[in-house]
Amino acid sequence: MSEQPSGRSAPLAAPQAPVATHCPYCALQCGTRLSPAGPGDGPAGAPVTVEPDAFPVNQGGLCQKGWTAPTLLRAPDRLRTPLLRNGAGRLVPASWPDALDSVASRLREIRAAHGPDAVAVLGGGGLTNEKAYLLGKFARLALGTSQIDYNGRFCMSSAATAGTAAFGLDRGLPFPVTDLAEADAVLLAGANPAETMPPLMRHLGRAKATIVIDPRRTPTAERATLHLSPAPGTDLALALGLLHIAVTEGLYDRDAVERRTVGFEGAWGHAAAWWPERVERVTGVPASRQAEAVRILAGARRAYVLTGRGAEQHSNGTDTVAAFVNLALALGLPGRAGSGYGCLTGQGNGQGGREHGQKADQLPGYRSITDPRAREHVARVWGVAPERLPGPGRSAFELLDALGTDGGPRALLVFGSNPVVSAPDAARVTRRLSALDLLVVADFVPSETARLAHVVLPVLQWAEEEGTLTNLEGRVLRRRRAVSPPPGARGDLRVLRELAVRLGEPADRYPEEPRLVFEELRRASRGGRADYSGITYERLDAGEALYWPCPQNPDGPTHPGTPRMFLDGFAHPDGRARFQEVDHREPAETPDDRFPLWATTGRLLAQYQSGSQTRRVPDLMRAAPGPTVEIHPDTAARAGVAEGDLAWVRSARGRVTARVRMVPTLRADTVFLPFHFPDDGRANLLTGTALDPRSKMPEFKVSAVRVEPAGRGTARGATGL
Ligand SMILES: Nc1nc2c(c(=O)[nH]1)N[C@H]1C(S)=C(S)[C@@H](COP(=O)(O)OP(=O)(O)OC[C@H]3O[C@@H](n4cnc5c(=O)[nH]c(N)nc54)[C@H](O)[C@@H]3O)O[C@H]1N2
Ligand SMILES: Nc1nc2c(c(=O)[nH]1)N[C@H]1C(S)=C(S)[C@@H](COP(=O)(O)OP(=O)(O)OC[C@H]3O[C@@H](n4cnc5c(=O)[nH]c(N)nc54)[C@H](O)[C@@H]3O)O[C@H]1N2
Ligand code: SF4
Ligand SMILES: [Mo]
Repeated sequence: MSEQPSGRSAPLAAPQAPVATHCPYCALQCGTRLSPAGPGDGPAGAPVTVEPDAFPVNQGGLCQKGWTAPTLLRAPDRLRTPLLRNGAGRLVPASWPDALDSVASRLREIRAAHGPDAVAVLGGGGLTNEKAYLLGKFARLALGTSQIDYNGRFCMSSAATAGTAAFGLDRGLPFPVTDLAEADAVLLAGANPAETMPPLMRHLGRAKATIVIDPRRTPTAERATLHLSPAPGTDLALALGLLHIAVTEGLYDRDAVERRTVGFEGAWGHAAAWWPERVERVTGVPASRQAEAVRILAGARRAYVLTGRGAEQHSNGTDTVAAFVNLALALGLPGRAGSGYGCLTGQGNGQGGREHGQKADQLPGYRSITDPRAREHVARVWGVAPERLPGPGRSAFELLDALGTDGGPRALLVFGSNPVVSAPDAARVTRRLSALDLLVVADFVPSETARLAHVVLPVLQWAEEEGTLTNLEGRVLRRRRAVSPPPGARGDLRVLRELAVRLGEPADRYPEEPRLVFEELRRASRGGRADYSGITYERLDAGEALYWPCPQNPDGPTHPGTPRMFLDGFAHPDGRARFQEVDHREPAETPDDRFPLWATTGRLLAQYQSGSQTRRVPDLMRAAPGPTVEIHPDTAARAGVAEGDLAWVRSARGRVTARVRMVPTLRADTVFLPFHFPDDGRANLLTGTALDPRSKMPEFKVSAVRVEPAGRGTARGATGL
């Protein structure tokens, strides 16, 4: 680890002091130090080196993506000038004033013709807290629209919904990840951190026993004490079955249930019917292994139940998480020191991004937009009458699916998402995006969605600007500027301010300085569920580890923040957690003669999300060069494909071309596709539009498909861009 340099007055052209910051990608937010080669804060384009920091979540480790992140700062096709689509349909360079004037005047026209809800906004969980906050304010005040949502709907929304119902509050992990190292047992339902958050394995690896539930034998499952491999979409039955065994074998914590919870009888009413053999029939997990899992968990003094996207991204995802929470509550884990339930949130600011008001039903401080007291508080901070705040809007998929339809939005502004690749039924969503009168995309690379836009606004990226993010533990972190931005690109905050002014808003309502936005966010969040009012840049810069809630007590002592929640009670008025009454139901689509296999989707170690960032990093492209389909060798043989072949994977919605990877440990009824690749390699050409009724999460993890050799002459149902 390099030494902390003594002063800032380095001689010209000497290497600059390393800047302490965090990785641009996932919610673990590994601590890093960036060292630009050039003088000052490093000229745009100068090489930058990264080293891991001793930050607690990564303790000196990084994954391949973190190690190669500086390459992203020098992507050859980095956007450096606004682009406007011309009369011939081509995106051509434009000046900032022309681009912003054009966006503002078209927004005004669309609003005048169709009303304020004809303009919509899609945000992202990668945006800093400051950006997420200002984006929500911009939508509600400058646009006056209710139509704003963000890609977190596609991420952890089912866990957030179930967690809020159970505990009265949703913080992904209500404890620091380092606590996991002390555990006697950890159950991971549908999470593969060995590939999605590798440094987390440092902590998980120290737990005495781990149980992994995943249809694939992932690197995480490989290292586990016990691997349960259910058919995709059947976790709800499995979780009900685990609760059944805990109760019938007398392994549950009757005392904790009585003292800390309500609603056990209702939950048991459904679990009672899920005896082990019935669960085995539905899930394929042998009864003996179900019992083993329960015994490991119940026998542990310190135990955790954690969920990831594999359990959550289903049309029954909220109920599935609720069933795992029910299991955790029955075992007395939440509310006990050294034990608990948690969701492994995914995006860099997946936690903060869901708290500050870019969600359709939400205002800053994790407040509800329909709560009159919340509206009044936020309106006061914003200096407007509460009546000026619109009500709740459509959820992300519903919003995307309404674009350009009768009564749907005619304009969309995208900040921090690439739905052409990442939204379910991607061909359908791409058609909807193409039907818009105006699509504006703010990004720093020409993502697949940016390429469809009428206007592209080039923005800054992580190491070029300041801000805060909140990691998966609810800890607020400082992202710091280490290099100069390329001339021509502007920060999102500045873009929002300049658009707002052109739409008739006072400039001082939209500060461009992140610190000022954060100061306002503190006030707006005060008294809310996610209270940041006691957190300041100064405290963070002094190295304090601050987890929300961290209220400011004007007359009392400085609040230390809350690394561990629920130890004195849950966030419901009576302090008790709620069991939820849930029962199993099948996925919206099940295999049949035409589409006999389950397809599930997820991640590869070397690519991130829609890939718009990591596909621009040559080292990562060498590690994961293109779309693949993992398939059991017997299934491959039946389908007539072999290792390395190009295959077509078809669902009722479309067709993907992917290279065959034979995986003998995979279930024979299941194939797996990563969703990181564009064009006809998009896994989301297969996925459907069923939504969870509670969270509005799409069913990313289950579609019915068939596999065949690519090029076969039955090109029925093919879909492309
Ligand atoms: N390398 C990499 N890391 C990432 C990301 C990335 O894109 N790439 N993205 C970040 C983000 S935003 C997120 S949300 C997290 C996601 O992190 P994870 O939740 O770990 O990632 P996934 O690969 O989506 O899903 C996890 C596992 O669920 C399994 N699965 C599929 N269907 C089912 C099912 O029906 N039941 C069960 N029990 N399991 C199932 C898959 O086989 C997969 O191994 O990762 C973050 N980290
Ligand atoms: N089939 C399938 N589909 C899935 C999933 C799955 O498991 N299976 N997972 C879902 C999940 S969990 C997620 S989180 C989504 C993610 O999918 P997306 O929402 O598409 O996420 P990203 O690919 O991270 O896209 C973010 C875009 O914003 C840009 N960007 C980054 N930072 C900033 C910024 O500060 N400002 C602006 N203006 N732009 C920025 C990036 O360059 C990138 O182009 O995908 C979902 N889709
Ligand atoms: S685990 Fe996540 S935060 Fe850490 S280096 Fe990898 S992508 Fe970055
Ligand atoms: Mo995510």
